Amino acid sequence: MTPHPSDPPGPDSHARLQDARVLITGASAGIGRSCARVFATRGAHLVLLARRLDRLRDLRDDLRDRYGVDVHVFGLDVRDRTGVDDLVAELESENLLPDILINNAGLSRGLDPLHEGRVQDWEEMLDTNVKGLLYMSRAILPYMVERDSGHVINVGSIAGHIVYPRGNVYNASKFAVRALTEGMNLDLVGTRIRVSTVDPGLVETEFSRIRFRGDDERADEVYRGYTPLSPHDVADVIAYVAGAPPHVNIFQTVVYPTDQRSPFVLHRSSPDQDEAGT
Ligand code: 8X3
Repeated sequence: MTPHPSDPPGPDSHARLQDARVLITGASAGIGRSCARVFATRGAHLVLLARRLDRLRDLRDDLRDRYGVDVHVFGLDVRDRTGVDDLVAELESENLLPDILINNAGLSRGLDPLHEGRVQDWEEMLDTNVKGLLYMSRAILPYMVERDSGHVINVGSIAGHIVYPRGNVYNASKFAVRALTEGMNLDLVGTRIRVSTVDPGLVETEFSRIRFRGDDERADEVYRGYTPLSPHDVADVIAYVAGAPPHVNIFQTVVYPTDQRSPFVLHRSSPDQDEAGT
């Protein structure tokens, strides 16, 4: 019998990331920023994208100094299709195409009933969470197919599994991320390219501040009375998914804080509030 690739066990998930090149969108804050740090600790080289280039430069300097990895940063809004295509052409000419693409850029705007929703909020969410992910994947995947290797990891959400009141368009965008993860996997059968989605519940980031347009009091309330996930917790799971042996495709991972078991079941120290984020 041909020996199985995992028998005897090969390198662990950390070692497999050594010298991999990882591209992360939305890398200036939150889960994207934590991914940059976690992957750097495992010896991966980074291409970091975000709109806020000044923040990325500080992060680059810090990661290079601390971990001695190669870090390139670019200011990019993933909604800009031409900008995405130009950047990927530049990455190709500089030999910086990634082994792992982390489609992390995403946001939520508003928490309103659909009939009161703002069209510009919907466009911002769909353009970033869905179309931005598509533009990046469409630009990078052909190179992965040509090399017959690579991994696309999409940052989804539990909002892509269960619809909650007033989540409407945000939920739809994250359902789309899950559908696209599945679709890409089907289209890439027969290649060695893997596609995964990591779908967190409540994570303490700028997410709620952005959703509530800087209403800090309302945003703080979302994370009160229990321990939410940290962006590092999610980045750690993403790194585990990325570091799985090449014959293992971790298709979908749902990660909740222990105090949350669904968008509707959240254990807070004050028992009269049990709805997440509402
Ligand atoms: C973030 C989690 O529950 O606020 O996507 O939608 S939730």
